[in-house]
Amino acid sequence: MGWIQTSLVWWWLAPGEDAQPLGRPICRLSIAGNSAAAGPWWPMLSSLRGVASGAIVAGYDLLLEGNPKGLQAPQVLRLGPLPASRRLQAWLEQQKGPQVLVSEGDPRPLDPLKRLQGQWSGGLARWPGLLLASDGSPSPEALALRERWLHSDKLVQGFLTTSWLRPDSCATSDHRQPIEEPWLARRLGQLLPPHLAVMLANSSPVRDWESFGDPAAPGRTIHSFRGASGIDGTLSIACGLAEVEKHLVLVSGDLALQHDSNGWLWASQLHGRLLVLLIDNGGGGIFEQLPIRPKEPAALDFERLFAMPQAVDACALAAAHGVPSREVRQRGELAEALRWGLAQPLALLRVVSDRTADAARRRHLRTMAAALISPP
Ligand SMILES: Cc1ncc(C[n+]2csc(CCOP(=O)(O)OP(=O)(O)O)c2C)c(N)n1
Ligand SMILES: [Mg+2]
Repeated sequence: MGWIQTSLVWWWLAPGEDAQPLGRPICRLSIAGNSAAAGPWWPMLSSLRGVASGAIVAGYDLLLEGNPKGLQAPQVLRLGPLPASRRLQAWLEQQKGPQVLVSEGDPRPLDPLKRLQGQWSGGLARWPGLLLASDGSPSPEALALRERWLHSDKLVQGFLTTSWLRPDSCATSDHRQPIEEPWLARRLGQLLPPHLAVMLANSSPVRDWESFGDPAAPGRTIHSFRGASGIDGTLSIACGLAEVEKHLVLVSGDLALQHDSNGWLWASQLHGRLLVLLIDNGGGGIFEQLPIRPKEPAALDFERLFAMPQAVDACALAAAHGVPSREVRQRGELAEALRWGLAQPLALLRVVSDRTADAARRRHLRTMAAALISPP
């Protein structure tokens, strides 16, 4: 996603064969400095990793935590469907200027926010706007806006790398620390071999990857999905993707995996290799991240109604399908366990974490990030 701002060149999206709605101009955006020489001068909010571009803002979900002033965009160009970030969605809803969405051949309406002036499904390369040449240059306001976003992201990524997550630390104390889900999201991206495809299940795995994934981690294909309701069909979809990708890592929560543990029945027909990395945090950790846990325990049985921890032994369940498994409880065990798991045709790594502590850690990181970019 990027946005573009100046008043040097104006045009509107002419209705073409793929333009929606047909028959009338759908929006006007102002663009300049779009030539190769000018380079990508507008900030791009993106969950892509491993992209060598100084213009990508990877930490948008953390940056938008406190809804900081100074990051408002006069215009927004959206590329493809929305990411998972609720903060990004709330921010997009607040932006006052025009928003246009360009998709790569996907004609479905891709804006649940209903905030678009128009959608073009003919792809970015064919988007009429980008085909027009412009010899204008970006306005000082546009450059300042880009600088504010990039500077804020640099602060936040620097904090994650050096002050807390310390991915390369070999210190014994760090090695023995329990696994926390934000740490896992960042570390996994770094440890998994480049180009190895990953599928991220609902709900926390896909959100943590988006929020805490290392922008400098190697590039790879990431799959995610909504299913019919969210967590259904997770393992079966991963098996299908493993068949296509040849080798895949599924990162799944415990409830999502159990919901579709029958998926391992595909094992007898599967040619692709599938490593399941199960984050076993004892139930639905996503609900710990919503403001619904009552202060008074008697008011609502949060554990029974929302978290729903299950007593099923995931390793025994895997073994029943002929899938070998290992457990990971400390940070220092992860790299070796991954080496083992990736060498198997099918395997389960049960990574144990504490959903309540992990929710507190996420809150802490978000608070720190907000304080960094909008000091009190
Ligand atoms: C089929 C279906 N049933 C229920 C839900 C509601 N739901 C959303 S997330 C979630 C919990 C998922 O738990 P887990 O897989 O352990 O992941 P975590 O929240 O711990 O990351 C539930 C029950 C859903 N999205 N889809
Ligand atoms: Mg869970």
